[in-house]
Amino acid sequence: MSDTPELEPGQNLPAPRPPVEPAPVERFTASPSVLATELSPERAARIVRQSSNARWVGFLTIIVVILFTALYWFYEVGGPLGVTEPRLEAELTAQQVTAVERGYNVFEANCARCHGVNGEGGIGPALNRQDKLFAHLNENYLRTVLATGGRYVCGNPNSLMPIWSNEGHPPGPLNYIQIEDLIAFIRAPSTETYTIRDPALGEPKVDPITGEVRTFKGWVDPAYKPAPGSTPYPACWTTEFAAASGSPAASGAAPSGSPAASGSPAASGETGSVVKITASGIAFTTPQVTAPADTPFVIDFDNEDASTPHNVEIKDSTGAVKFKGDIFPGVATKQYQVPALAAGTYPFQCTVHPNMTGTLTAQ
Ligand code: HEC
Ligand SMILES: [Cu+2]
Repeated sequence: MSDTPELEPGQNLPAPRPPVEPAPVERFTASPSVLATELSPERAARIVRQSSNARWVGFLTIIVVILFTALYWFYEVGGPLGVTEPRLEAELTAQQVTAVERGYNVFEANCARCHGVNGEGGIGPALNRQDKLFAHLNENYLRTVLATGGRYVCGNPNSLMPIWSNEGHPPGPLNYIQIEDLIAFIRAPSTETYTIRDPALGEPKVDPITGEVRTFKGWVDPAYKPAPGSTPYPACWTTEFAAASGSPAASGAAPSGSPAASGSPAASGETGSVVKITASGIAFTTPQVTAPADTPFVIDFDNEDASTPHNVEIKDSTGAVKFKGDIFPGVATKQYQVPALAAGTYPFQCTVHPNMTGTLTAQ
């Protein structure tokens, strides 16, 4: 039982409190010896020194914190006046560079044999032209073409370009990272220089002769603006050649040849000699032909490639265009009226497919 006084019967609450005893001692006083010590001048000086040190430590700590905050701030968002790049942007740039360099290897391995090592065109159309890169060859278009194949471009079901993306139907050989790398490569700016790397090791490739690291530049000129009033590049690349064949611009290269070439077969009756050239499977099946020298003659050009445009463009040994025939899609034939050529050998090619070549001998 506690020492709470018991309630007597009939007594009401509140119960009376037990008496409170006052605390017996002064509990928080220092020992008399301490109290006896006076504040000597040395002690006062020490206290002053200590507190001054403490203030210094505090001050320096604050300076360190402020400096760290400021430096980290600039590290993160970029230095004032653009002296350094923001951290995340720098990371993005580094990743972009890696993607472009990987895309270069994917292109060389898969695309260069048809589109040329520098995208200058060959069996497939040119890809590195500014007028095409400006808007036509945008990221979405490239992604769609690589997932759908060449038939997407002009609706040609027999297009030579297969499906590349493994998400296509049927699946192609390239995964989505390779597709994105390819797009990054095709859209890379010409203002940047990239390193050619070994596809397997990722190590820079060194030129064995000069000992220098091999590099390449992007294709897209960021400063390019289409000429005012120019029409956008057509959705189907063969339209470019179909439209050009009628215009004077195309025949400008060979003023004497083109008007007749575009026109009447009757003209062929005027000259005796007819040279037959056939294009089939993106190649001239007649790469060596002979024509009479110093007299106009007729090329009977047979394009056997369905919906694929070809022509015959004759150059001289200096590379100057001597004659440029109309470009037209197959299957069709056309007769080109060619002006007189001096005796000699003349390389000829297809304007659309620069890797279709042959030699014409005038004798
Ligand atoms: C077998 C040859 C061949 C290969 C290899 C090839 N292409 Fe093509 N490519 C073509 C042809 C031909 C066309 C034209 C499409 C058509 O109308 O048939 C074309 C069209 C294109 C176009 C559309 C061009 C335009 O003007 O609209 C793009 C983009 C393209 N190819 C990218 C690529 C890429 C990237 C690769 C490598 C992964 C590649 N090609 C590999 C033959 C090829
Ligand atoms: Cu051709």
